[in-house]
Amino acid sequence: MKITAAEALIKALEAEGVDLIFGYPGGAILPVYDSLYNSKKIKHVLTRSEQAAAHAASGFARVSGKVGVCMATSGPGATNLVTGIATAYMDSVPIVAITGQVPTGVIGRDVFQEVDITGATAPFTKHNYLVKRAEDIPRIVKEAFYIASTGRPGPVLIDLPKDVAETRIEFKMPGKINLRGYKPKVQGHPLQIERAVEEIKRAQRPVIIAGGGVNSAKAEKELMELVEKTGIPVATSLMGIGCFPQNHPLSLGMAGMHGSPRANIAITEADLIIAAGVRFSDRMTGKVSGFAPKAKILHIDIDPAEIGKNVRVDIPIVGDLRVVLSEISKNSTKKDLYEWYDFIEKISKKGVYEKKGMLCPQEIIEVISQKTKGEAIITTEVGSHQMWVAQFYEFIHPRSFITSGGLGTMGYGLPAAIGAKFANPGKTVINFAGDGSFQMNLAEMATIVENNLAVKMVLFNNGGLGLVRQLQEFYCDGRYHQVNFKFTPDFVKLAESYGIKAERIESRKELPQAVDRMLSEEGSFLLECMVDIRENVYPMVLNGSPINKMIGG
Ligand SMILES: Cc1ncc(C[n+]2csc(CCOP(=O)(O)OP(=O)(O)O)c2C)c(N)n1
Repeated sequence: MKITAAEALIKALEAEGVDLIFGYPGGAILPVYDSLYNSKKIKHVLTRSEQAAAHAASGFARVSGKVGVCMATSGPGATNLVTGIATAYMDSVPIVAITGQVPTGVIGRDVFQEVDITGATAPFTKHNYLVKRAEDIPRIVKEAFYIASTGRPGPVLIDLPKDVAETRIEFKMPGKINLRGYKPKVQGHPLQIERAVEEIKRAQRPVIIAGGGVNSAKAEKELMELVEKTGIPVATSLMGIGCFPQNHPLSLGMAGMHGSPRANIAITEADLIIAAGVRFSDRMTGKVSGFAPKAKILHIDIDPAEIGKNVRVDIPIVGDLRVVLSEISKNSTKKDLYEWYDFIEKISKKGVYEKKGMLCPQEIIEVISQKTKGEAIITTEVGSHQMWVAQFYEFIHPRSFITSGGLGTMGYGLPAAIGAKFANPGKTVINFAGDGSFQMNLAEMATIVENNLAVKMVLFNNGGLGLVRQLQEFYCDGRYHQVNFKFTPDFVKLAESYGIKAERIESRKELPQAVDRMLSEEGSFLLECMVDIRENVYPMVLNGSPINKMIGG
């Protein structure tokens, strides 16, 4: 029996195991929504904007380890997805985005709600498709999921013109796919692995830098095995947070621009860096020539394009981290690193802040960290609060810190928290936000309520854009411009108008009980904390400095 391509799309998604789609309907995607009406397997979550749908899919993917799916109509629906797609691309998150498109006969004629979304997203999707033949749908869906989730994960977009969606076809899911030119390499080269083992044997001041790749590859066990076998300490990137427990004696904390002094100095003094799934962003390296100047660099990554892109590499290994790390462990033995530990031990592990005057964001995070014992899933927006969460929440589980690291997208956290809660309903999910970021996607409180999700929201209200203000303090001689809000809504009343319990605190002594009330509340909760916009993120590595030159470390 023939079915429409739109029905075939839904069947193919079901065959891929999809049970959740975040999206927003419209004219060009109407046939797909109509087919979804009949699906017993797929739940659709209606967000309040397409951007939020893409972020929710990304939060879902990062917590569950599955591919997240989002859907939108043509034109403005599709362009609203763009920020979410680019965010997922920069952080290597597997999502499949489905967009409606105007009928093939009028493509290119600027008809109502037409936009060239495959053209627009080509630079920041792993792959994208404009579906021209209805029969191709099952194959394209299968390929899209395969591409999104294998090798270095990333977003794939499928753009489906309305007339193609309405064409009737015989549905047949392909058995195997064959993608010429796409063969992610899993095994590391044995000779390179041998060299790596030799260098590890020789090193006296080795450091592992674990990146987001460890979280993506679910290689935390293999990482721990290598650490336990050799005794090498571990620093992480922002994206790598959680892949190695921060309460472990060999954890150095996060490295980079706002990293821990211990991680930054250890990297600078190291004679061997073992970089696992790290892309060496500028925020991690600081001045590149000053990055790990005394070290040989061993770089393991599934994506060959990453190796040598930003820093010189002495031993490149392309492969799956799980495979490569365990190969290296197998041949490694315990090292005598007591002098190195002695040196490291003396450097402080955390940034410092002064607990005086107004309530400090850092202490709020510390209290929440202690009370949740690192067992919550934390999402963040982008700004100072994001860096403080990275510094002051003690993460012990992989995939428990969900943040926009690469693109730095304000408005990411709240929808990502929605995706995270769907992925792991049993865990406490907390989004930390600044008042700037919160205002970008706060309408998602409606999605939270509509779906009965217990998402906790901690809002640092400093009346403006704290991190940009800090940049203006350092780089514009304190000429503060467009960083203070002249108007802010009453966030407590706003949350209450959505039916969400909310509370505002201003003083230190209110903090512990307020956090208890937030955590013991069964449903969602907004805790607004009044904080000082002059509170800066320290340590900070200024532009052009190496990472061991930190201010306020
Ligand atoms: C979509 C987007 N626009 C602009 C920026 C630039 N930016 C980075 S941090 C920041 C300020 C964030 O303010 P807020 O969310 O209130 O957090 P705070 O720094 O005060 O903790 C801005 C504007 C961004 N990262 N994302």
